[in-house]
Amino acid sequence: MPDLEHLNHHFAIPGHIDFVGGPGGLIHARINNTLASAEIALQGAHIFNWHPHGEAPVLWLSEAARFEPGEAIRGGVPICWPWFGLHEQDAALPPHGFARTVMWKVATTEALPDGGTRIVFMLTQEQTPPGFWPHAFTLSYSVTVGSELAMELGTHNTGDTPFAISEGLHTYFTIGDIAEMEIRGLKGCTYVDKADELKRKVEADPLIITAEVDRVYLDTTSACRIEDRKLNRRIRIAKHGSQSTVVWNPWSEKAEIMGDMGVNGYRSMVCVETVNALDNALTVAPGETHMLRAIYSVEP
Ligand code: TA6
Repeated sequence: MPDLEHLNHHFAIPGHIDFVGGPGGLIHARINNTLASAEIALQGAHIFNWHPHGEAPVLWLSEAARFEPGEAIRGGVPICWPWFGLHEQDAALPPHGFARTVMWKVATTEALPDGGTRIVFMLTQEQTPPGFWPHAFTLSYSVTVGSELAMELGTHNTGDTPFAISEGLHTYFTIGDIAEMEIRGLKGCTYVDKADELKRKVEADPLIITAEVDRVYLDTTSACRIEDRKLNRRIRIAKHGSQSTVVWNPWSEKAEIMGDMGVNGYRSMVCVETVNALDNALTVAPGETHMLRAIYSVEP
């Protein structure tokens, strides 16, 4: 477990970022600059709060989220890597890969000219649990916190053979109420409906949620918008290097079974995820780097 004193000595920046122990003993970066505040657990490099000043929190965090070593935090931005969903060959391996439950290292922190703050995390094969992933890689994750939240996940193949990955930023967004929101930007897209026997369908748009929704939209590079009539705001989700978008809400029954969604938590969240999965899984050649980017902003 990294040492708080060492982290603050090397990476704290007054007026921007420091490191503290948090719930469950998990160390996290605490960012508070003139534009926004945020919190990022070193476990999973997991952003679990982003709060532009003057706005309601944008990322949803379950009131029952477990902050425990090795447990995925329910909310914020879980990093799904090097597979999205269940492992294709071995369903006993953790869903959504291991990146979100292992300890990442802090590489750099930076105060930006516009008042924002950037922190870069790294994950290498040395920190990977044995038996999960045989390939030589470096994963970098750059997070820029300001009036927008920008994330950049870089997969670098440091080995001499190509490897295939699927991946995603599995982001939970706060909404006023599920009955008073719609999602735009997916019109005409084909999706795999994981809540209906993996049938392939075409989205009518706008997407309104009145029951469990678990959809992998394929071959789409479009930005999406969550139109929130209750909070009277729009959340824009732009992306680069991503061919799939996932929309997920477990609804009441699944949420109950999951046990860490809180009381009626499903009504105040929706996941709009920046992904490469299924037909859009990708291969990284030796020496190559693949970048997955997402940028969130709030519009009145
Ligand atoms: O992205 C949607 C999904 O793949 C759902 O099928 C559901 O499993 C969700 O992710 C949550 O997965 P988790 O492993 O975080 O409980």
